[in-house]
Amino acid sequence: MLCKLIGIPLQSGASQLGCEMGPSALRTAGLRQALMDLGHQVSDCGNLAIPEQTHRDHPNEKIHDLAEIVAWTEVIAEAAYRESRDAMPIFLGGDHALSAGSVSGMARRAAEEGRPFFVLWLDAHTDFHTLETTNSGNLHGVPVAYFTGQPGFEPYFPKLEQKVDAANVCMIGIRSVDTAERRAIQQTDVLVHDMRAIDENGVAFLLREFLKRVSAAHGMLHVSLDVDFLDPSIGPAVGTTVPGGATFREAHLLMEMLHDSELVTSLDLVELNPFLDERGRTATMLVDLTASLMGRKVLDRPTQRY
Ligand code: DIR
Ligand code: MN
Ligand code: MN
Ligand code: MN
Repeated sequence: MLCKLIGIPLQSGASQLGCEMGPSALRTAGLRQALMDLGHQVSDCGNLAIPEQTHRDHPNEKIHDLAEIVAWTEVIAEAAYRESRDAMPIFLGGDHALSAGSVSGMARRAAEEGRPFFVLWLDAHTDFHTLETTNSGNLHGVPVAYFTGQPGFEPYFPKLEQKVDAANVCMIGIRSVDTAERRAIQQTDVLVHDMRAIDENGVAFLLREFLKRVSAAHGMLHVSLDVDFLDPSIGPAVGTTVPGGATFREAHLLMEMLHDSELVTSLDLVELNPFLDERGRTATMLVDLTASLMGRKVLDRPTQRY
């Protein structure tokens, strides 16, 4: 497989500075070599950039850096579409606002290939605020509402060429949802598995049910991995830690199953804030999780089809 690393030093969607160093930390932690060791070809496209932006207002005065995020969304969506023609893009964040672009660009790619498009959202948060409801003003809290076509993003954000069907979005790891997000997401068909669902069923069951649907539809699958999906004890380098997250083995099991499924066509690694890391521990964790998703395993076992 040809993997394309796309660095996205975007940090203005979060409240704390530092995510702009994420792509560098992931490179330093050896992402390229880990993928090459698994027999993949790797092309590092370097970092994307946006031109200097002027201020852009929205009636919700809490929103900050709207113009920057909009510019990033355009640039990232274009790169996602372009680089996914013959390869698997891996988006190195950068905060989670980048998924407004990576997911919408991949949705356009899937539409062009005539395949249904699915998203697996691994996060403590649903990121389902609209521009009207965000009360932090941090636009990393809005990408899922944007790419599923919730109202109010136009005329501010780029018009979606291809909405993602809410019923094709599956979230796992959720444990922090604001009131407005809860109300809004409950009116959609997004499948939200909170931590209690993991406790009661186990991650393997939840993911297997979803992968069966993706496989039956011959779909393309985008995985969006927010560091705060992980328990803070194994992923401390994120601005929005929430206790009670996925364990080391739960996270790796998901990645190993995703590899076996052969369904994943793109990946976001987001919210890594190296300024908060402990000697690169969280960056290394993300590299190891990516390696599991790309085929690293302890023992060979028969390929599990879904
Ligand atoms: C909170 C936190 N719901 C907000 N969101 C995210 O600011 O809207 N944290 N995405 O990672
Ligand atoms: Mn997130
Ligand atoms: Mn989060
Ligand atoms: Mn939120």
